[in-house]
Amino acid sequence: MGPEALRVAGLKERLQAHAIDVHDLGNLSGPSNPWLPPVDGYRHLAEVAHWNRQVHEAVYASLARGHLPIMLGGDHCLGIGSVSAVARHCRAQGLKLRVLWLDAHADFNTSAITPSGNIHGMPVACLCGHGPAELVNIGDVVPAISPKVIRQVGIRSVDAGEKRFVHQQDLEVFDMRYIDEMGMRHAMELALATLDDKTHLHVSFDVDFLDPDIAPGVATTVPGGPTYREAQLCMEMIADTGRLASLDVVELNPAFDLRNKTAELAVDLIESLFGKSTLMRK
Ligand code: Z70
Ligand code: MN
Ligand code: MN
Ligand code: MN
Repeated sequence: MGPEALRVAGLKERLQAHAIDVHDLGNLSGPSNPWLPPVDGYRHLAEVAHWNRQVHEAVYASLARGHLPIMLGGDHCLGIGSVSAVARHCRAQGLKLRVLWLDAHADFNTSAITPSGNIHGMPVACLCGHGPAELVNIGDVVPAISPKVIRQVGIRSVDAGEKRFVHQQDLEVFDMRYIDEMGMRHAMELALATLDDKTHLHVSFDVDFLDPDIAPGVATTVPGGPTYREAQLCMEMIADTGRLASLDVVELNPAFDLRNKTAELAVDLIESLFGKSTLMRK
């Protein structure tokens, strides 16, 4: 339902209004959600692997055509297919990669430490080579990416074992404590530092990044997220780099939303990400 809600909120039309050529390739297809309990620490591993293979091929094909893919989820587990395709593209094109992970959660669990078995809590670990073969092997190389290319922003819910693993793997995290103390501007300056014209910037935008007061339309709200103003600044600073080359928008769940408010906010923020600004900048 997430992609449909973003379509209804006018994602295509709003980007077209900024003279961007938009092709909606429609929905991918795959198995339905079986709603079963976890098996060996994973919920729906076969289905998640199937969907991620579809996403990987679609994102890679889009990049190979010189396009900027926007992958609409769906669950954040789909970041495995999307980011692995981006990493493969960067290797083929000799580009550096920076992945901005905008999220309330670190998504760095493994089957041994997950409290839920939900694979949406594991995509960053899988991309870094820590996960089941079915997911870790999607793409051309294992691991698909190094933890060094990732910058996480907005994090405020990390599980106990996950916390140790984030520390051990030395992920660069700008959590809400950091944003409270230093401000979104400083966090984003550091998260976007050292990009150059050979860097592909991927943004993986989990809508639960946003404060639930402004974005109730997600299954796993966590209080204390970025405000409307902080989120706008975050997107505008990404746009200013001119390096945005691929995007995921995930975890929007219209069943929890209020009159499509969260979808409309997401579209508003995506417009900023693609360069909408109030005035011409000096
Ligand atoms: C928790 C887990 C998560 C999204 C919730 C939650 C992870 N760390 N990710 N919602 N998008 O179950 O692993
Ligand atoms: Mn999910
Ligand atoms: Mn997430
Ligand atoms: Mn999340």
